[in-house]
Amino acid sequence: MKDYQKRYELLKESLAEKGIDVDQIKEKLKKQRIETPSWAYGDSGTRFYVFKQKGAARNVREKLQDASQVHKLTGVCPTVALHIPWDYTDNWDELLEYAKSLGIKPGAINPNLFQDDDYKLGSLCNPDKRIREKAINHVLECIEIAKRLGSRDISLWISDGTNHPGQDDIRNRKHRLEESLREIYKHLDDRMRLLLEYKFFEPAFYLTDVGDWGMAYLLSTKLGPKAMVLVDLGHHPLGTNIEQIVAYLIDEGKLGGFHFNAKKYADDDLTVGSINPYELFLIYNELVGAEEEGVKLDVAYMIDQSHNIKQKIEEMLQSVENIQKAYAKALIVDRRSLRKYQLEGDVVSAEKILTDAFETDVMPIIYKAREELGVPLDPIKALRESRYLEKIKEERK
Ligand code: PSV
Ligand code: MN
Repeated sequence: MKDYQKRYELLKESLAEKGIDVDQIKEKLKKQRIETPSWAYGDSGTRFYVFKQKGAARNVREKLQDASQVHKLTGVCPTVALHIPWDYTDNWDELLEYAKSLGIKPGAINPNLFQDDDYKLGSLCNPDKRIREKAINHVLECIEIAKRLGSRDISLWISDGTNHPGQDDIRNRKHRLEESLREIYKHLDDRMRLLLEYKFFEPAFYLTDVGDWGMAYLLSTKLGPKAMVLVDLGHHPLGTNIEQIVAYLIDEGKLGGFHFNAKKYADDDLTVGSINPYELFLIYNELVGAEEEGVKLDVAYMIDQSHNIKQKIEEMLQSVENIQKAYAKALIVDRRSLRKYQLEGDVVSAEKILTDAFETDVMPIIYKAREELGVPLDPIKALRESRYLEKIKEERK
């Protein structure tokens, strides 16, 4: 952080030689928006145990309080994804006012179709019509909540799948899913979107009904323009080239959103950018590359993580910074030279353009953006010094 102004000027000078305007990049960083999830602030755990954290949010109001701290300290996280019924309240207007009073707003609404005995054989794909209707009605209720709160996106992840070959008919499940989604789609107003999230396994271990981006893409294409695909970074088999999926979805106009997190093995929900920062950078490289070519993106950038080892608010601040770094590094890619080397087949030089950007210390640009946003240069330090954590530990006994 020391001397960041000087380091900013040096970076500005060296990138100007490549035709890259660091002041413009700083402006883009100021406009970046990252949504945090309400479920990151409450106690959660693995299927083995929940380690409770002192001061963890106990209800939706406390989750909003913590999310508002993240926004206050970063200036780029003004919305919070809600999960229903985890965040259910019988007074949505009051909740909306409360969020606004904290300087934030509700973001995507996430229906929960995975925690009910009735969904043992599936929700939207269940063989029993009555259970499918129950699941559809839950999503319709979420659409109504979104309308009340002014939220645009419904992020829909279903845990539907089977554990055993022969358990159910695969094509029939697909037909039921399409029929259920069509019913849901009819209720979206023109402003709204349905983001279909895929995941290759877990909790189902034999097949998952929306198991990969191809299925999510097919379903959203059949539904129509308000349906888009949501890419959760943890939802792919190891070795999957996620940036290629992102590039395809961008090109087809179907990339609706992200759930950022990181994985070492499967859907680990580790701190975004903590395991494979180069992958995160390459994903951002696709996004920025497309935008710089004039492609209009409408992507919801959301974090989907929930930690019980690290302090939850600190972890969220760390995640936000990792996302800012990946974005800033993608913004300093020398695209003109990259294109030239690609056309010439100079693979070594082309790759070096990317690694040079990735290896550049972009923190001076982030510090400058923070300075101009009027937020602390070191959000985690500021949080610790504010004594907010002590306060919630005391209050939330
Ligand atoms: C499922 O693993 C998922 O990624 C979905 O987005 C859920 O809504 C979320 O996690 C719940 O934690
Ligand atoms: Mn997710």
